[in-house]
Amino acid sequence: MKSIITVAPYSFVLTVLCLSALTCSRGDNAKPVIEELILPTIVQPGETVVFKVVAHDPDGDQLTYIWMVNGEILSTTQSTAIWVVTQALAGQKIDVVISVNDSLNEPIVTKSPLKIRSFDTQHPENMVLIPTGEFEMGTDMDQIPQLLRLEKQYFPDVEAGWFENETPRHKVCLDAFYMDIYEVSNAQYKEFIDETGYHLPLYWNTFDFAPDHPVVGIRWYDAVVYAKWVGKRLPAEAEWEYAVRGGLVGKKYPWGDAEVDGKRASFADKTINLNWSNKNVSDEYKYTASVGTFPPNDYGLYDMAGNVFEWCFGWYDADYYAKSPEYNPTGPISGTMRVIRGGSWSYPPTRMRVSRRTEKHLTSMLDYVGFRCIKSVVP
Ligand SMILES: [Ca+2]
Ligand SMILES: [Ca+2]
Repeated sequence: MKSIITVAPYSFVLTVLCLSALTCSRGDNAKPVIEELILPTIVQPGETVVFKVVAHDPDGDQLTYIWMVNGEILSTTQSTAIWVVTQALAGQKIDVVISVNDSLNEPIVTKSPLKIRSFDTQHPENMVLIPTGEFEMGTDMDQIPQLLRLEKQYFPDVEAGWFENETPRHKVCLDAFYMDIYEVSNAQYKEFIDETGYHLPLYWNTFDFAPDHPVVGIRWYDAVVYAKWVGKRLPAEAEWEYAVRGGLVGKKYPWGDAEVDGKRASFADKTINLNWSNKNVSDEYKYTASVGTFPPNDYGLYDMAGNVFEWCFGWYDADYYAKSPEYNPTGPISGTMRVIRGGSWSYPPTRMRVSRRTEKHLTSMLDYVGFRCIKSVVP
């Protein structure tokens, strides 16, 4: 008998591979019929893809399904399969193979090519893809005594209350997004000013901040306007914390649990005489360093710890973690303070902890607060 196969409009080429069509049938039992194979023809790294096959058996035999993508069998035996495109497959053409079996005949096998977009053509310049995923945000109450001990060396009057806004630790699930590899620089911000006539930041040309240093002295709103101008947005606090962790689990800093030395980040070290400077270590920078001076985290993001604090989009609420939604939390719906994250040249290393939260009034213009942008991944 003849199989009638309808291909979804956006499918590419469907190849029927049942080679011995006449010999594979046993007795009078009919073979399964594939009616439709539904899958995209082009996808991008990081994307979650759904494959579906519509098949029936003329004799009513129960059908089982085997999906194979790029030579690997997927775990499902259903007519629908979910598959995540890994970064490693960027730019490749692969095959999606579905085998439909009624247990009485040779399986009916079809194959369809799938093109993975290249990392280079789809990827925004100077951004990295932060993949869809989940993480544990914040700090456990039982970690607070240890945090108190660390903080005491810089601020002798520290209290447990300084860290309670990091609790409770809670699960957060986020959609993928692209994030700027570097903090926004003075040179980048100057392009924005030159093109739009936007007002200058505070400290512009009055501090020793070179073109490739991070811009500072900007209000939260200025960062929002800049982000819109470049077609991006500010990260939600949860997106920022997910990104700073770089895929590490339960670590104190973006590089792990090791206490800081002079080679990891720009913070208040012995080159600057503040009461809370770390007098034992030199990072060789009194104020900011050029963006990208220190090593990146495992996502390839530079200066998430130190150099300048970074504005996040959301309002600040010390109690937010107790009521934060699990999926894509965007912060409280109102407030007066905005979140800044990551520590700076003017604060001790303890401010660079990945879960540390700090708030500033949205009109503050500070010489230690800048920002970086993110961009949602458009399917
Ligand atoms: Ca420093
Ligand atoms: Ca920073």
